[in-house]
Amino acid sequence: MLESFYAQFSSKDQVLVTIDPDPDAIASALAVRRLLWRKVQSTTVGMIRPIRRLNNVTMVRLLKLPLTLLTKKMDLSTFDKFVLVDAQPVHNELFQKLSYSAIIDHHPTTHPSDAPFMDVRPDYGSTSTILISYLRAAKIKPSATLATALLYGIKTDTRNFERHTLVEDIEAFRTLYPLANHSALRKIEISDLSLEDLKFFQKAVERRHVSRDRIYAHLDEVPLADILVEVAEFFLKIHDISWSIISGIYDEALIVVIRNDGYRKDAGKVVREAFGSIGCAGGHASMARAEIPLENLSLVMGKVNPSSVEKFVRKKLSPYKK
Ligand SMILES: [Mn+2]
Repeated sequence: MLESFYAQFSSKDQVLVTIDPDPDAIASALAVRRLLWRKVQSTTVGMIRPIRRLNNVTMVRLLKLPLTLLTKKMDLSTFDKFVLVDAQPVHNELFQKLSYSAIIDHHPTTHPSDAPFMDVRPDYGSTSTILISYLRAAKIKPSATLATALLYGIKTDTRNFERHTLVEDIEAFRTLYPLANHSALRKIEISDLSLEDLKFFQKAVERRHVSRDRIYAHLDEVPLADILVEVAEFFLKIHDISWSIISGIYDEALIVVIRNDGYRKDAGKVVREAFGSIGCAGGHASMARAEIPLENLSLVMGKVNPSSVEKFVRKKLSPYKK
């Protein structure tokens, strides 16, 4: 595999590795860059969009990762060779325009591409895992920076090994673990808040209502529904709270986010019974969510205002019912 990958490149090549920048793609691109070090003239890692997720922003900042944002104005004809990792050409318009020398990916492919070098392993939990086998074959020991990036790539794509994981993913994890910078990794993993988010935590703490092992807070208008998830997960840290129920108004709808300890409980079922008839509601045993358009809400509640919504959510999800 490694030899036929290397056979695609010559020492004069200026290589561009294109990515849709999630942690697995970023780490895989950096591994390719490391593999091609001193084998080609230069390797640039180009992102097709800016990074928004705060964990990933932290990853790039803390590890000082050399990434370039590709803009429409950029002249890509200055590059001789293109490599695609953690995606298929069909996934993006720009990807479709480029003629790739190599594609390394773990997404199942419906439109197989005709790149001279293809390594697609749909059963793998992450592309980072595939790249580890290349580094191993090339006898390259990843630097702390690369090891940390790859470890985070594997952890996010397998959701800490909760989904599609192969023994190869666990082996890759074991290889990287002693090499990674664990304080940096921890900071990356916990960095999902902005300073502005704190005011919603403050509001949630002030507005909290506790009933037996359930905690509720209604946050009125929120700029993004994600903040409801952050607050719900935060409140679940309270040791004797089993249900965290956080609501807010976003995009003309009431959003209710539920987290519980997942022990003999079913948040998905509870939220479907409570809100399924007036909105879209669903989830798993330990996490669930409902979205109820405000117009539906006014049909069942009459007057819609912050305190009536707050009481409505609490009544619908009360532990004292039935
Ligand atoms: Mn991936």
